[in-house]
Amino acid sequence: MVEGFRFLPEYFPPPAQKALVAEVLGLLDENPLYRATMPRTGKPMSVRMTNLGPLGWISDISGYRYGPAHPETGKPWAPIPQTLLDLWRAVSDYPAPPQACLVNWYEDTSRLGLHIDADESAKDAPVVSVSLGSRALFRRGGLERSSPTSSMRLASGDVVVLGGQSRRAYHGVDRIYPGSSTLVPGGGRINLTLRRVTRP
Ligand code: MD3
Ligand code: FE
Repeated sequence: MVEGFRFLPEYFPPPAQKALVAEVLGLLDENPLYRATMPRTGKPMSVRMTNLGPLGWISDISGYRYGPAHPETGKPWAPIPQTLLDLWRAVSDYPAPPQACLVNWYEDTSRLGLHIDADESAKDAPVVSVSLGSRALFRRGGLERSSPTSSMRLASGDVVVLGGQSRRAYHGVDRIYPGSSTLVPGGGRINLTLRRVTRP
């Protein structure tokens, strides 16, 4: 097991989950979900995504990067909701606010392959993740792709703080449990990940 992984089950009670989903949904008109493509191959990702905050994580045929504007609308990303800024302050133990909130939208058949998050310069900042809607089977490994992995379920309202060594660990989402929540319209899962990108 990798040091620095904190699991905070049901951090957000159902009313707060509902409010957060409503707030994120309300930002999608201005800030639409889109299907990013994989570097090099241009293959579409199975998760649709968008971002909130001054910087957003972007993937396209030329690679991964952070940028200030939505790749399809050209407009700046909408601001990060206050609830999420409060969460970061409460759990991150980091002296500066997050700059990016990646919104990952999973349908029943969406997956996220095993990967590490390595596009941020603030290597000492944790990643804070909020799960909303249907349950997911999450896989976490070690510092190398070949390291042993273990699985855990993430449910609506759960928060995970990836600090220390766990910040550099491989992880992915193997499956969504269809129909396991009615919180998200259409029955999907939303994952919000808060990140500090640049050094403060
Ligand atoms: C473990 N998202 O957006 S969140 C991602 O459920 C991402 O959408 C997943 O991985 C999701 O990059 C997982 C939990 C998470 C986030 C970052 C991590 C776990 C992590 C970084 C290192 C190790
Ligand atoms: Fe990740």
